[in-house]
Amino acid sequence: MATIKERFKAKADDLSAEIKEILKEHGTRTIGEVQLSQVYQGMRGITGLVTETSLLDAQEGIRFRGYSIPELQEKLPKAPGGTEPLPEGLFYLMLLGELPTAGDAEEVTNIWQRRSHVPNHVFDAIEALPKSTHPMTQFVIAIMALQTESIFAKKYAQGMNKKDYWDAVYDDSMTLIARLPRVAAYIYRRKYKDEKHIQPDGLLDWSGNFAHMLGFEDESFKELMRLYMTIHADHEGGNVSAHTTHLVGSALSDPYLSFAAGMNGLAGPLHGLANQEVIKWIFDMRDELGVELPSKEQIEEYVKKTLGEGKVVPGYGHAVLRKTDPRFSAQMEFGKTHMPDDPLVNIVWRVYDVVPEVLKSLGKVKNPWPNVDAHSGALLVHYGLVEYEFYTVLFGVSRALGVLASLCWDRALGLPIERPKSITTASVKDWLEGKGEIWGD
Ligand code: HAX
Repeated sequence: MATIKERFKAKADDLSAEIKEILKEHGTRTIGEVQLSQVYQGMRGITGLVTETSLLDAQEGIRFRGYSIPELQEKLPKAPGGTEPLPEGLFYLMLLGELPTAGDAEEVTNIWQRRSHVPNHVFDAIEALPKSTHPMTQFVIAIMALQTESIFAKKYAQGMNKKDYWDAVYDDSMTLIARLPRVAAYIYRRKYKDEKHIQPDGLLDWSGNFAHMLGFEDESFKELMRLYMTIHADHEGGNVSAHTTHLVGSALSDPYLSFAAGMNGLAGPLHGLANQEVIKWIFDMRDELGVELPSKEQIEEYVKKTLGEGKVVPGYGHAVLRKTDPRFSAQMEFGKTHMPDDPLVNIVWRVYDVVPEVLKSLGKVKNPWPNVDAHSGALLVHYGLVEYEFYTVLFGVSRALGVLASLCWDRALGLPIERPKSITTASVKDWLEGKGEIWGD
């Protein structure tokens, strides 16, 4: 039976041939117009990228290779006795475009187990930083330290044929994903648990082992990690972490360099860092009000105060989505099943009752509904993972699955260096006055 790598190569060859045909026949068709406002406002709504692993619909939310989150919860293989999907299965689905069997998911688990050994110099690099360093900074530096292991970089230096890029990117991606939980857990235990590190358990699945190394043995926490690692993995190609990884990879920077770049983007408060900001915002609200479960009226006042201070309400809004994020809903379901009476989780639900109407009343927020980050922290706090500065690292470990599966596709399809055209306002003014075209080379 063919290995996962061989199966991926066969799929990639088929799709490459298909794309060649599509472009031969339809390459000159236009798929949209670009307005000047879009050029100035974050390229919102401009279709300009291909990402095979997932697709985001403004109303429906994310679909991974056509499957919604509830469908994945039903169809992907589970850990023994578990009900949440194994992210190994999601990775297989994103990479190969077909649902894995339990055996396929197990094969991914085994590959990642075999490759999970982290070289000592990576821990030394982390140790060189002050403990006060933000966990995301430690995480990015550790990924950069892992780069010494890049097969792509070594082979490129030796003079690799471009036909073989995909092969080295695949190997680097699998090794990097395999090592991330150990690195992340090391950062967590170093910073928050008196450097009492926990050795990996070679018999556990990727997320179960991650939970174990973080120091959480509760089976329902392991289930949360499986769900968490699945739902944060991918959100099509235009978000900052995915787009950055893809962009940097397009210069043939190896997967370590590309992923580290993506993680620097995830560390921004309008993107992945929003998950720490949400819980910090709730803690601050509770402290200021001096109550454990604020009323809806109190929450509304606090939201208005936040807006009045010129800040965003973290966890709300989205550049593409226009309804409640199904990743929020999946976590809400988890909360209802596992901790319906948890006070912090109940605050999250109360905030959900209040915030959308307040944001709507501003008249400028395009999406007043919660995103993935509005819920995740409260579930983690329930199990005792209260150190919220670490939350974006969890997001980052998961995000590796989507952006690295995509990077394999980028190189297998031979996508070129990315280089959109930029313009100056002076050239826009000339164009508006009819003094020549600014578009084009
Ligand atoms: N609170 C207050 N104001 C908000 C807001 C929020 N949650 N969401 C949007 N707005 C404001 C914008 O700041 C903007 O104001 P100005 O015109 O004064 O600059 C206006 O509403 C229009 O913005 P938009 O078009 O609705 O939103 P954008 O596409 O520009 O931005 C963001 C999308 C996600 C960045 C935005 O909604 C936001 O800042 N949300 C809070 C931070 C957050 O939760 N980020 C995580 C997003 C999901 C994610 O990537 N997770 O990792």
